[in-house]
Amino acid sequence: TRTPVNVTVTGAAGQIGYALLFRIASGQLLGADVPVRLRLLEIPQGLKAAEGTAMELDDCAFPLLQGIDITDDPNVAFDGANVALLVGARPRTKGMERGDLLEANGGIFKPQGKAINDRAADDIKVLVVGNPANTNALIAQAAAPDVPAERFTAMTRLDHNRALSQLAAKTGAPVSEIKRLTIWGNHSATQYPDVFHAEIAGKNAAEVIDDQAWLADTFIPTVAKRGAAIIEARGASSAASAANAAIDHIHTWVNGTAEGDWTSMGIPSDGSYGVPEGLISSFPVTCKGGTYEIVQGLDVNEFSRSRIDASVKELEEEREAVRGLGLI
Ligand code: NAX
Repeated sequence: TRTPVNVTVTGAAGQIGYALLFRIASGQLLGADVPVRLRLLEIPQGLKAAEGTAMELDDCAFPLLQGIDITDDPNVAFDGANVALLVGARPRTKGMERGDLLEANGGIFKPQGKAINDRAADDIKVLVVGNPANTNALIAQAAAPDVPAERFTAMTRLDHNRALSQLAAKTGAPVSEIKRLTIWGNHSATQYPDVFHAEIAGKNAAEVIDDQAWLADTFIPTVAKRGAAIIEARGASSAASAANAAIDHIHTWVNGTAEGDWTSMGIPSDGSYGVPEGLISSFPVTCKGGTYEIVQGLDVNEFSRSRIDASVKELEEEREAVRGLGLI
């Protein structure tokens, strides 16, 4: 029998945690033949609710689930972790400035990064979901100098999936026929969903759509502001779709992208496409054998360039701000 994979989930008692844990335990994160051990990290006030979720996980009698540990100590939660999903974060509350938000999250992601550095398994893969995801990932990574930088990633897969769905609705093509879509930049309202290299049923997506005004005025803002539209409709932020995207992100990273396709991941830049080195920015990537590579050689037209630059500028400002706060 295989050794179980240790999967650590922070913010386990939150709404994304609730939508995520059952899917991990059922085998959808890593595969139907991979046993998992869950480590749930919560703050003290969240421990009781996490215990309740663990009782329900027990009650599912998942054959792959080899155990659940619940703790409020990052050193325990990340001990031997192979996969870490950093979901718990400090949300922006009324009257909070960006600096306050970054500082509050620094207080979470810096110690978690250090615990990952000191305790995680050598093959650790980290996905940051908690917002501001890209910059939280940067903070955690900076606190983990012994872990290869590329193991720290931020989630833009929800944006990617939202864009696929919008294109399918617009063109009538099934999502399975849409390939090579890219989310560039920050997981924020400045993100840029790029269809210029995308294919719909084998044809160039921008040519199939043939409507630059729809791209600029409908598609891009709909994708970028989808989170706010969900809150407006549901009275709560995206949870099941965010959990689904986290599953997709790790599943693709571990098991690979399909031949001829790619995905979007927030990853440390190597300077490709003019994105300053070290920023955690979303790129088109292919995955194989548990590693990823940025898709190289794409032409970036003027329309795309200005939008990528605007999102990257926001990431640089966030990096400057957390530098100023001594968080990286
Ligand atoms: P909830 O408020 O329901 O849950 C967050 C949980 O994290 C709470 O149970 C809280 O006790 C816990 N927590 C707080 N600090 C912690 C710490 N230091 N260690 C461990 N646990 C801690 O939020 P939820 O709706 O689950 O969203 C979680 C995060 O995902 C938020 O930051 C949210 O903004 C972010 N999102 C990111 C998305 C993305 O695409 N990257 C999309 C969905 C979501 O908005």
